[in-house]
Amino acid sequence: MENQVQKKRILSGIQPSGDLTLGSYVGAIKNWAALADEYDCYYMLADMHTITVRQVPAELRRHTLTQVAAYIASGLDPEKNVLFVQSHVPAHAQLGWVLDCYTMFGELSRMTQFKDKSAKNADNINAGLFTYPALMAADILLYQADLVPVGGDQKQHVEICRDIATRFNGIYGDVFKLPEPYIPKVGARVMSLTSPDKKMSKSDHDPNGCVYMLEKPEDILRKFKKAVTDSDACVRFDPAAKPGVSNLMQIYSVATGADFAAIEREFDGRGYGDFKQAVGEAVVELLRPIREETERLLADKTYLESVYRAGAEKAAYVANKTLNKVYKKVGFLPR
Ligand code: ATP
Ligand code: LTN
Repeated sequence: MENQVQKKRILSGIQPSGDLTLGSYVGAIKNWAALADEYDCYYMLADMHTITVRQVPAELRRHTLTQVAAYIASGLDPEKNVLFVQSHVPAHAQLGWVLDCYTMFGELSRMTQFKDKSAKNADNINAGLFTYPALMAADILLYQADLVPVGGDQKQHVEICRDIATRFNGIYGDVFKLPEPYIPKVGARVMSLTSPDKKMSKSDHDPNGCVYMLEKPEDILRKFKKAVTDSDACVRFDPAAKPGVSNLMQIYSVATGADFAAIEREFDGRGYGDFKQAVGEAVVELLRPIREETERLLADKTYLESVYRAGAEKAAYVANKTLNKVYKKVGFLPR
């Protein structure tokens, strides 16, 4: 349509580094589907980021394909959202290199994720792990994204992306749009069920701390039954004093739509046993349709291929426009 106002653009991504967790769903994917009508949305499978930690090649392929299916099953209609694999769009690597040259050693050294992951992978602190934020900045800036919907742990990476873009624009003029992080009010940081002081994470070594999006209902219920709480026997939201219970309340709130006051009333005078059972059941129902649809989609590889191929083509078209502009600005001789 002529005169149509250009929609704002969204880009986000998740590493296919393992089975998706309830944390990645609640903190990120769940919020993506609702944005499709209002925004022009690009969702990536960040496989190039994934190899900053050593992967088994066949597993990486399996996780990537499963994640494409899980994106669609979570409500991302491929007709309305561009779903693509990062390594299928070479502009990410190309802009990533350029931005490496505009990102400072000092600012990369301050990144929390780098410090966490280098502690976890002390035998493989590679250069890619260190420069990861410059590649993530390229992911975002290539699409001139206005908003980046992520969980709270990624806020620092969106901030460094803005710093890199500001530095680049300061030298060459307005090349990049400055993106804003878009972080949910409830569920921005789902904690481990066994160590509620730690973020629930795919690469967690304690499988009981982590609920997976595609996990069987009986396993989900068992994990919630075992979730760490406290000795106070009162369902009340207080993240500092009652981290385990508050984490369960956040999860329950996201799964049922009830606010904290309603949850406190619902479980007033009842024990943690009832509460944990209810949270487990709510999560089972939240995830059930996604698991069933993911399984159905995984049986149709041809369809999944057609989705990510079309996605790569659309993504590359937008990304190359930005890359060409950048190459010109920095002084590369046109081919
Ligand atoms: P890894 O363990 O490989 O680093 P991860 O599980 O920590 O992965 P991802 O699944 O790569 O994280 O994160 C994908 C998206 O989900 C990001 O936007 C991230 O902020 C969000 N996210 C991940 N874990 C959580 C969590 N526990 N709570 C809320 N949001 C989360
Ligand atoms: N760093 C993110 C994954 C990621 C991403 C992005 C998120 C890679 N590129 C661009 C938003 C935008 C993570 O580790 N969860």
